[in-house]
Amino acid sequence: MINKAIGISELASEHGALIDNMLELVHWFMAVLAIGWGIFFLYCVWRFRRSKNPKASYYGVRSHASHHIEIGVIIVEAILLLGFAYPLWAHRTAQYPTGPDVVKVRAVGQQFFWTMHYPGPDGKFGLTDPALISESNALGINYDDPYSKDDFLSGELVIAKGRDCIIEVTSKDVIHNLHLPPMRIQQDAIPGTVAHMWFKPTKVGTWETICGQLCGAGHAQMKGIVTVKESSEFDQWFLENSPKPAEIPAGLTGDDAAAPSKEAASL
Ligand SMILES: [Cu+2]
Repeated sequence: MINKAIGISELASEHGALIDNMLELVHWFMAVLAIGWGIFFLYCVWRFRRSKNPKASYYGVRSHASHHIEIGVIIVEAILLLGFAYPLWAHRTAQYPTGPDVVKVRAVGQQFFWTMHYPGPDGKFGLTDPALISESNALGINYDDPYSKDDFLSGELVIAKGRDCIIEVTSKDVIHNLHLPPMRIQQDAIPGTVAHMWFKPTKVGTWETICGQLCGAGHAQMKGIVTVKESSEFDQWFLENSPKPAEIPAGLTGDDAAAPSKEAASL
């Protein structure tokens, strides 16, 4: 109810309901705190008004109650963090979906747009190397790697309804953040590292993505599009966009393609 009142966006992922429940709870809790502290503030303004207290007290509070309350708060917060938050996070990050239906995407941020890298029908990303980045090879894909031959790029994030999606998030320049509000998920894109996010879309539709880190003068324009298609329509889109054998760069057939070079690190 309070989520709706403050304009939360439409929900379109499986785990998102849990996030919304937590947000609802936290918002109510914060509302109670805000009203409680507001009342306490007004009480203090009245209780310590000048006309009733012409002389300041230089001793202040002399009981230790507030110390004990502070220590209690620290203990409760430590239990919440170490006992609940960390184990829950460890559980979620230890359990990546697997199987042929999983949609895998690499999302590469740069000032001020995203490029989506799809692994093609083989389901494996080709190696990338920042040294190979050029005007014709925006992500520095190593086309000597056999796995890269069917890879393709998209300016839009396209995923499938009802199928787990794993996104490898990284950046070419500064720190960005791929934020998908209807999926209730976001992940920092940090140059030199690859971070994973996974979720299952539950609704067909098109929404905007947001860059969730202030990344430069064009940050506000760093909008993207996420489209969730029905599974069969996604498969069709995926095949239409995958390079046909004839479009694969000359000289790179299965036999004479070079083995992945050791220097070609993942971006
Ligand atoms: Cu950005």
